[in-house]
Amino acid sequence: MGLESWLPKAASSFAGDVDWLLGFITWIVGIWFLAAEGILIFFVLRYRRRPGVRAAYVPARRLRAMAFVLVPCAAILGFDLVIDAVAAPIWHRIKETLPPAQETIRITGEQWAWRFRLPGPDGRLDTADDIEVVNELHLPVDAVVQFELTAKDVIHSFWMPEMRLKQDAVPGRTIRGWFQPTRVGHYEMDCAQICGLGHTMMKASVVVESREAYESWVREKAGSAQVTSREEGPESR
Ligand SMILES: [Cu+2]
Repeated sequence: MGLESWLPKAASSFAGDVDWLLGFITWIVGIWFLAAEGILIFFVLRYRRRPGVRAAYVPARRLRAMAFVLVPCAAILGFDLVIDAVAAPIWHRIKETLPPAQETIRITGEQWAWRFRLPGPDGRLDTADDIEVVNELHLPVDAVVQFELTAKDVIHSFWMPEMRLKQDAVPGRTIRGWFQPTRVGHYEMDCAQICGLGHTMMKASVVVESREAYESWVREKAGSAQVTSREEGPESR
């Protein structure tokens, strides 16, 4: 709705819906904001102080006078309900449904880093070849990514503006959600909840790439993990 050039690049399957909704709300609120300010300025000028004219106190006792308050109230409620009705199916699709995962990742926010656990080459989490990376995440383009989000110490918030996704990470809770990156590229993932001294430094880089490039990154990471565990030896495990 004309907002695209003001927003970060849209890079997930539901980004278009979120932007559309944002535009819809901005237009409704914007038009009424301009109308209300216009009427205010008009009244300020039209009924400005004049010599010999005293201001009158007009209590709103009659329905006709009350209408000045009640009609705008009803209009606000009406537009609110329209926005709710339009937003509900989008919210339901993004936040209340979990489409089948093609990738499942575990994300942990901590002071002050993002920790990711991904399935290794076997494609399953919680097996010996899992990958652990910090502040660096790769994802295959067009895959439905399910995440299990938690926090280690305080509340953080997982925010990827280009994916139009933000979700609080709460210690002691695992919050599941999903997104589907649709554009190859480098993106930033920030913490959107003030979480202490290092909050502004708490960001991860996310690389969305082809399936082949992603799989070779997974193999590389899994390979280096095996090397370190071999170096550590069996007694340290
Ligand atoms: Cu944080």
